[in-house]
Amino acid sequence: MSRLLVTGGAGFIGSNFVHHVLGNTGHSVTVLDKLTYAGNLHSLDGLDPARFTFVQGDIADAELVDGLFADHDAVVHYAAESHNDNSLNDPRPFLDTNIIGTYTLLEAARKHGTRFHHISTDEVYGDLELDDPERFTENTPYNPSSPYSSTKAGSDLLVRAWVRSFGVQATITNCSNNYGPYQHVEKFIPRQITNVLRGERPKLYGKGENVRDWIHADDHSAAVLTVLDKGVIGETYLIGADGEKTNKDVVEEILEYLGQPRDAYDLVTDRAGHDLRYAIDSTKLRTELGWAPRFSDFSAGLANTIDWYRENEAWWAPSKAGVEEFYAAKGQ
Ligand code: NAD
Ligand code: TDX
Repeated sequence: MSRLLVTGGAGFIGSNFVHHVLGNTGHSVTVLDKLTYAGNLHSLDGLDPARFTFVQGDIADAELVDGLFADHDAVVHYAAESHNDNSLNDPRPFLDTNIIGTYTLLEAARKHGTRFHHISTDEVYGDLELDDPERFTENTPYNPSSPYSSTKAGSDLLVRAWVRSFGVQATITNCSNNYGPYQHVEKFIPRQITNVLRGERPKLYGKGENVRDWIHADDHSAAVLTVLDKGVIGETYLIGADGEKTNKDVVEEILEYLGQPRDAYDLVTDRAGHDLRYAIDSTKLRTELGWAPRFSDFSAGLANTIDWYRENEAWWAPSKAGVEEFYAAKGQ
């Protein structure tokens, strides 16, 4: 049994991981989260107070971080500014949190000798052509496109340097696009579901031809726990569930499930520098550590996610109007 510190645990994927750990292991968890616009304490409702503690604070606050590292056996680092569209609007918070925040945590890991797991994204590898037979592997060169993905790439490189130069006991995972309950309505799938639930039309960037490789957040959490338990220090593992879909296919499925015509969407202004396609080859994680995804049926996972948004309007409604105002100002 370990004491885990989870940064960004009030966000979409971090909160999923906290529920996963408390439900499937004997570990206790402390969440360190700044509660930015993306954090929501209701995503952590119902956890056992004997095994769960919440601390509000910034990962770039060295004094706070130092005290927390002293009291924990391992750290799983999810906290980030995570949305590409926001990074095109105002990159600064991405540098502060993703770069300086990660640096602050690494310095604490170095001082205390703490096991450190860094959560990252497949976007560090840039994008692929639609017909490229190759997928991303651990050996693909870094080639990030956006302010968001470049700061995530920078944070990965900091972790690698702290392993090599200072012997920090770290692992890294780079995962593909996550979906599931509790995802902020700024992101693609929740935005389109909640648009349809509100009687608005889904908004596809460009022609809707871009491809994302979808994985259920529960599968991501199980993979992270596997790497935390069995991963080799200094190694990187890619996480993916063979879930490639065009954005148009996803929107059509949402519309159909909610009883609307499959073509009842709008094509809107494309994202600047929009990555065309991501695709993950997760052979290393599967063969070396024995992980496999459980949600192999995307349509079933999407249907459950749509049901969750239908039943949990109180969770997402407070953010919806502000998000749509932001997009409307950009013609999206
Ligand atoms: P999210 O935006 O939903 O949550 C981020 C959380 O971090 C929020 O609770 C926020 O309050 C917190 N946070 C932000 N800045 C902070 C700071 N300075 N100090 C402390 N807390 C802070 O993000 P998410 O989608 O859950 O992503 C979590 C992690 O997973 C990120 O590192 C992201 O890069 C990575 N990732 C996401 C995806 C995806 O599809 N969403 C895929 C691969 C990797
Ligand atoms: O309204 C929209 N219409 C649209 O067509 C929005 C919000 C998005 N899109 C497109 C852009 C992308 O091709 O949908 C796709 C997915 O968009 P996002 O949900 O913004 O995700 P993406 O940019 O792919 O990044 C996500 O996956 C990797 C996460 O936000 C990142 O944190 C993660 O690293």
